[in-house]
Amino acid sequence: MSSPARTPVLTSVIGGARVAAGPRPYRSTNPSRTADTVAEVSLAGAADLAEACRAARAAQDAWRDVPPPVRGQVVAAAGRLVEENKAALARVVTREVGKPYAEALGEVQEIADTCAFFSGEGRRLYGHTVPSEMPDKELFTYRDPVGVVAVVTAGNFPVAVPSWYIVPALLCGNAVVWKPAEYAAACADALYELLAHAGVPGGVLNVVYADGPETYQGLELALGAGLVDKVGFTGSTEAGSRIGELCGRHLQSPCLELGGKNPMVVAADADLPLAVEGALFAGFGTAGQRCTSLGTAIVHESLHGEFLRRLDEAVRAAPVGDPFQDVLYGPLIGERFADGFEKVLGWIGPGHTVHGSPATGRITAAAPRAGFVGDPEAGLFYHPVIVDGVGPGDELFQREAFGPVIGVAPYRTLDEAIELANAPGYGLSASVYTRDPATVFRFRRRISAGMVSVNNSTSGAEAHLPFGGNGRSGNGSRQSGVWVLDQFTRWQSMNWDHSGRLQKAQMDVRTV
Ligand code: UN1
Repeated sequence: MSSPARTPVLTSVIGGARVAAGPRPYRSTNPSRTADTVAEVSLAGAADLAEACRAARAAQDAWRDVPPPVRGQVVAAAGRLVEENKAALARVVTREVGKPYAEALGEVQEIADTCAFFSGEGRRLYGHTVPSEMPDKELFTYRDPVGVVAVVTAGNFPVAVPSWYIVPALLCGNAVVWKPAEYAAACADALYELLAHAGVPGGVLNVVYADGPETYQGLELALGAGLVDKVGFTGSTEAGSRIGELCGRHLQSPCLELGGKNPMVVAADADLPLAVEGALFAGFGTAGQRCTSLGTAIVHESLHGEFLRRLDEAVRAAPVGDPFQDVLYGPLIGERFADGFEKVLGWIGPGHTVHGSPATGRITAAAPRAGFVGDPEAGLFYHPVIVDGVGPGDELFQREAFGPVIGVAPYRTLDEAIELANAPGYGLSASVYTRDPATVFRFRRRISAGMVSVNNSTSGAEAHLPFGGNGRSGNGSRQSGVWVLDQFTRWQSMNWDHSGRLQKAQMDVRTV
């Protein structure tokens, strides 16, 4: 009898110790070869999540007393370890969530960049001295850690996006409980190990593998028991609104980074080849599974036909398939993403014209794609789709697709384009292709988006600019750069009167 191949069994880490495998097994598979098991995961329950928050609470006391520059050194060490293990970590990302290897390397680089930025922040974490309205009185402000941060993340950016929360939260002196996507558990485990090796103490970072229902219940328990001070969540708009509701009941404002229906406006004076290249990457890179992926290209009517012709040609020529090869995109991340995308394809209606591929749906031997790299039948590979003629009456225009599909709509005036761009009510990322500064600034002012790109793709944010959205894309919170410090610290003010008298604010103010 041959013994079955051994795959790792991943268990949660609470208070620095691996918990015993429990009764809820989960199999994380490779979306390029679904028969390949990447990890067996032992899912925890709601009570375990609350327990992890309790462990975090206990560990935070000592961590908050570590001077910020020393916490910065731990973050710097983490960044070095991530760089040293860049290829290995990127391979796990490509194998477990199907992201092309070149993109996975970029994703890992984003963690190193985040660590580089925040290690320095350990030496800054500034407060202020503020002038008082009274003599011999000093005013100060200080940043204090919030306490315990619960981080719940999706698996499309299984290591970089979690690091946007974990790294600054730790630097600011918080303890963290991280609930990664269970279908990206091997990625999470690899990142956890690197952070632990860098010197993050046990209990200061906890990892809990759990499914959706147990996570909500666990958060409810922990929030109710006063064990969580901030929730950071990246995922769908629907899940984000549930998390927001939970937090609101406990007077907390979470950091929410949700979906997008990101528009690209191609003005009449645009550099057309550049716009087509941008649409190809933004729409189909990562198989459209970024929150910043392109949703609808809104193209000036004078360029509409030519834009479509060129984009169709570029999409048809792009290699798709095995993400370890040089491809534009690989598989959808997992079965639930494939099911979701099948529904999205059902939104294509009689008023639409489809371009980009000979077929829509799964790429198979019966519905092949020329130049496919690898074995299409082995994984969750989908044809790219360009749908022309979408408008505000269409679900495809209004809702996030999270797959390799974009809509195209023509426009006449800039104001009409901006109205179309804002219509779905998201507000994450938006781009405009033009050579005219007046168009750029009018677009920037009027567009409801946290991030605006000019002559560039909607996706591909840098790690030190504020990242986040408005409307259905989030609650206005921002990650990255110095702006995220406001998520993970609270301001405390202090006044110190050394006049030797009771000076009453507002009442004892001297005039000249
Ligand atoms: C996400 O999909 O949740 O701007 C984040 C980008 C990436 C981050 C996307 N750096 O496309």
